[in-house]
Amino acid sequence: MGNLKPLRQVNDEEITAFNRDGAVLLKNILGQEWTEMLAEGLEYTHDHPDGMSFGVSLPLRIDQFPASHSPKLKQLMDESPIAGIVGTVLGAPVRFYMDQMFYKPAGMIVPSAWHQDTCYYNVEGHQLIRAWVCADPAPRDVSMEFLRGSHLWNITYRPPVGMDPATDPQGAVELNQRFAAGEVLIGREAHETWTYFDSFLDPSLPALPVVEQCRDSFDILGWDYVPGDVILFHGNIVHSARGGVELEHPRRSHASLWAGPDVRYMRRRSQAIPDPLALYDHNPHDGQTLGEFPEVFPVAWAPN
Ligand SMILES: O=C(O)CCC(=O)C(=O)O
Repeated sequence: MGNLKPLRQVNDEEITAFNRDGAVLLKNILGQEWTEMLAEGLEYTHDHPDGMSFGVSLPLRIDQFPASHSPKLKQLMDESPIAGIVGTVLGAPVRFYMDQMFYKPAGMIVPSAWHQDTCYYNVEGHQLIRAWVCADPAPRDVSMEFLRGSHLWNITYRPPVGMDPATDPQGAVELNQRFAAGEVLIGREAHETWTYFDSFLDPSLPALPVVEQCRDSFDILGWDYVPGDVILFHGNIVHSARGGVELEHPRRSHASLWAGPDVRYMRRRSQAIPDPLALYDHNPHDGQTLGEFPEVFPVAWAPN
């Protein structure tokens, strides 16, 4: 086991800020051993694309569940203080749900579009926290940005990526029928090969607000980031990463999603990311808490 202790404790002001704003920057909290492990783990993932690696030929690679392939990222999730940091902010036991890599090579850094994570996954709950870490310095203009307080808006927005139902109306109708019949829309085979464009957009959900063209109309929160910092954000918050600037180094980030006790399985018509592979063996039903699947989602950290 590694040293589970963060460099410092999370303080009450930071917890208050997270609950109020939906996101918080925790300065200088992860030790160098973990930031080095992060960089190694991301490079390994980058060098080993799988069937869910998205945008391999674009200047942005998104990988799903990289900790299930990369030994260093697995170790980071299992042994680093990240689970404890998330649990301390939540004030409750936490379970690891899934993770993603966002790898942007040196040069012109592309943005990550404004979106909300909730609609992508078959889970719902208030106790969902993302922990975002980056192996490289990320000044505010390439770092994460958030619509302050949008975690409390009680709206689920449509994912901004996916297949337009108009391109395959019959396929979209069949998908709706499968959903009404209680099926999980993205099956386990998606772990072999899958991209966001294998899912149909969900026209029943509202479109996201147009933020980038009207930035002054929104209360946008963001920070300069350096390795060792951790940005925590709520699973329901509307967020993006800016881009459009040149960097001499890559901008390699990792985001893990952690669940507290109120998080439940819920099939979504807008599902755009497969369920964690091991969950398919358990045939989950809507309304079951993740705690009902302890083999898949063991408690990663609990308060003393
Ligand atoms: O790192 C990025 O560019 C995007 C991260 C993100 O959108 C997320 O973690 O949900």
